[in-house]
Amino acid sequence: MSSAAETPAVGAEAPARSEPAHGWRLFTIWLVLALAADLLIWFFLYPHLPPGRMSSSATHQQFDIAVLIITATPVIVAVVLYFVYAIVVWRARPGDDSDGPPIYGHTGVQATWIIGTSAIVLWLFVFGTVELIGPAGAGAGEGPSPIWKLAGHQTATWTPGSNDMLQVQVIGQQWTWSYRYPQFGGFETTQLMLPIDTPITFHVTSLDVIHSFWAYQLGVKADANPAVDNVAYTTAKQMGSFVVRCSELCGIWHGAMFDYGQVVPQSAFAAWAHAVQAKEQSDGLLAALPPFALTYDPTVIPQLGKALVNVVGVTGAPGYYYGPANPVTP
Ligand SMILES: [Cu+2]
Repeated sequence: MSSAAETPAVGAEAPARSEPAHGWRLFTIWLVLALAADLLIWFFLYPHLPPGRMSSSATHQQFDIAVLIITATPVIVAVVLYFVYAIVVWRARPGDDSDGPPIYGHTGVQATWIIGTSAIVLWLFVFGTVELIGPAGAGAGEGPSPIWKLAGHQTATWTPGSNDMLQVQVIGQQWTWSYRYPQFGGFETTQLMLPIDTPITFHVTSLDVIHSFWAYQLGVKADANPAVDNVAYTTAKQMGSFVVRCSELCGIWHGAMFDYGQVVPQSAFAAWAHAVQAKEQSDGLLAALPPFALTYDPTVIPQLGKALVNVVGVTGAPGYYYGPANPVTP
């Protein structure tokens, strides 16, 4: 590495010392520290990282975050190590008023820097691309016609045990979420129920302002925009409840716009869905709802809301229901 001052500095009491191989020394210390830090992260931090492993997309996201931390940590270790090493080893000794040697470039350091940073950037590019394609969009909203589609059959009905994709429409409005299941007569509910181990297609839309459907533990986040069908995919891998939040400031009660979804066994889901469908059929709600569509025209909400209150005693503000001109006259 750099040699000591060629001429002894005036007043320097120590004779010119031979410099140790700082580069190799730094590299060895860095290697040990970086390896130790990455191993600790992999075994102790990774399993606890958000958003957990409740779905295919969540599992991928947890893995992605772990890999990014493991990529970044050696860089952070290198920076901090260099600072500490420089302060300890290269600090001015008492009484040493000499200048450091003038250095004009160092091919080895420059080449290492360029190769190292290029390798990191290329690795992140490849890794990011693979992880985006693998889980078919990584749980993000991809617009009305996604490039990547989750494995599974697009079918008009859904049966347990099949590889059929379950279609779930997510409808945001100030300030609640509702859900429609087009493979079960298009019934609407405020309960988000999902079968386990089933590829799911969310169709996210809004009736008024912009919202964002964020099923935290599922690792799904998709903008809910009026007149837009925003598609997001996932497959639930663990039973239990998850949080749904609105993730886009949408008015005064935005903070209260959350509820909980459930992942249940496939047979339990089918039983629930058939029961809700039958109930909404018998009480007239299914007939009164607008036909299932990927987006809805919110201008007819008030009329339809009034009609539904009369039909099935639905309470709440006018405008809870919506749809294209499809007035119900009680
Ligand atoms: Cu909202």
